Amino acid sequence: MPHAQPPFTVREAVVDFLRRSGMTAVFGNPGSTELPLFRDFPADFRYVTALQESLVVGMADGYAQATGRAAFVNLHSAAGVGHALGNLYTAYRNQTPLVITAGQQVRSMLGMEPFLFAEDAAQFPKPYVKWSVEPATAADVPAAIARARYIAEQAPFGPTFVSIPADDWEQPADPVPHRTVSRSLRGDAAMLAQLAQALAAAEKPVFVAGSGVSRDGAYAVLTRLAEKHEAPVWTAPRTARAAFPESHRLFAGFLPNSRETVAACLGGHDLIVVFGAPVFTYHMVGTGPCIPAGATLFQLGDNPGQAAWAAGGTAIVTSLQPAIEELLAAEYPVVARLPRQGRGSPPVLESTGDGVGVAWLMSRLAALRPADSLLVEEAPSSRALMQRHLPVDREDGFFTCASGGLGHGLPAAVGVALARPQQRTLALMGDGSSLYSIQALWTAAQWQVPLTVVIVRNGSYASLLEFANHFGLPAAEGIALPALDFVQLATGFGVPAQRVVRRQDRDAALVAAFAATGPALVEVVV
Ligand SMILES: Cc1ncc(C[n+]2csc(CCOP(=O)(O)OP(=O)(O)O)c2C)c(N)n1
Repeated sequence: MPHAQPPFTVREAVVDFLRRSGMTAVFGNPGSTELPLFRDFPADFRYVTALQESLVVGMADGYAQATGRAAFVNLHSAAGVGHALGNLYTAYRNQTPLVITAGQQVRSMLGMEPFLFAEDAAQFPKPYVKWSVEPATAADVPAAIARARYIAEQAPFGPTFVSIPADDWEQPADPVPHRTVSRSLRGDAAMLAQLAQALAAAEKPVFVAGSGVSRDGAYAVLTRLAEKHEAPVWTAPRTARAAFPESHRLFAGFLPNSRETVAACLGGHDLIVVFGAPVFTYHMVGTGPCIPAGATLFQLGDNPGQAAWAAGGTAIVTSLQPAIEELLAAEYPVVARLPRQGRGSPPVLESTGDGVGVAWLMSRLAALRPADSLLVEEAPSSRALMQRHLPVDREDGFFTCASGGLGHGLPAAVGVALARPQQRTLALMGDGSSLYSIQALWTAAQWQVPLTVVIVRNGSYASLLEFANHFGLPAAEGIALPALDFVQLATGFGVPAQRVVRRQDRDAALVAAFAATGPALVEVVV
């Protein structure tokens, strides 16, 4: 691709910077305020259209997480940014690096509130962006996009926002200079030495691992550290990425989500070390201590905010990989500990009756999916059975949203599949959850991504019934989802689909959906 020569236009300077940054995928949904970006759209770039801005951000989020680099997003001005806010909130909670740009009306019109005007454009996405700007002049746009990228990729990763008036793209601008900006943090050496000593001396240490582990590429080193100290490892509450190999004998399970239940799981340990997770993310209200009596707490992670509000103990702000390497290298004499027995393999399920149960579906998915496949999940009431029967043993093997905001999973799965064309992505979706972003199937079909979508068709927002019970309600309004046909929906978007009702039909449908080259969907009635 021939590079433009100075003097550059804003567009040429931005394209040049994005190319040098490896950000040649543009996730967007275009409008009149964005069209000038597309003049001479470079042949080495790809524009990935999603059919609503919330999906644009969800797709870019999956793509950025699977590549480990910031993804570039272009939204339509005020209304498009509005649509995107739900998944922007999720990207912020996921700590996903995104450079989000949005169109704005031309500068000379802004004083008269023109059609498509974005008022206080840089305010609109706050507080769920790390940095937000509408540059003062057109010539400032390329440098602002560069700054947005470097901030997005500094720990803690997260989204940034640049509002760009439509006439800026044709204006002259300087190219962005070449720079190298560090992405990782080195924790305080004295505090790490203190932790290394505490680890060596503890009678019964326990680890809690969160999404930061795989985000930092620390999965393998954390496994070695757990083995060195014979420490059981729990996954932190509401963890959104793979944190520890779930078939490993030291894997203790998934922490629940209230004070009392978390403290009960960690009880009896004298040292608790949390890696790459807040202390703690609760969903249910609770009382009593967050940390069991008699335990010392350390937290390691790259998010200074989370360090500041942790429930107690010592917080070390650091990237995990170098910190864990340092702990592994420490040579304090380690107290002898008995080797821990694992939780055992998932139980073998009896094949009785004609219908398909969720547990059985999960165990068949575990058996039939390609070993290197990536799992994206948004199926709330199926999650516990997925965790029991569909273990994840790869660092890049699991993605869900850290926010609890539905509508992220299906577009994120398309983004993961776009980033990983050599592997198959499995999107495990609740029927209700899938409908927040169902038109992601169209993008999957257009790009023929290797994606298998399994819809758990239980006909309701089943998890809300569980919550209704929690609040002492006998029932809940608005949770039934009758009269939906996912086979017709999928085929309407260009994705081949099958419905499975009986056990004996299920394996064949799943095998076919995993063997497809492009996307395929199976609606499993449970
Ligand atoms: C954006 C958003 N809206 C509403 C909710 C509330 N909510 C939580 S779980 C759930 C039901 C999801 O239904 P489904 O995907 O069918 O899964 P199931 O509960 O049946 O397992 C809803 C609506 C939410 N989490 N996010």
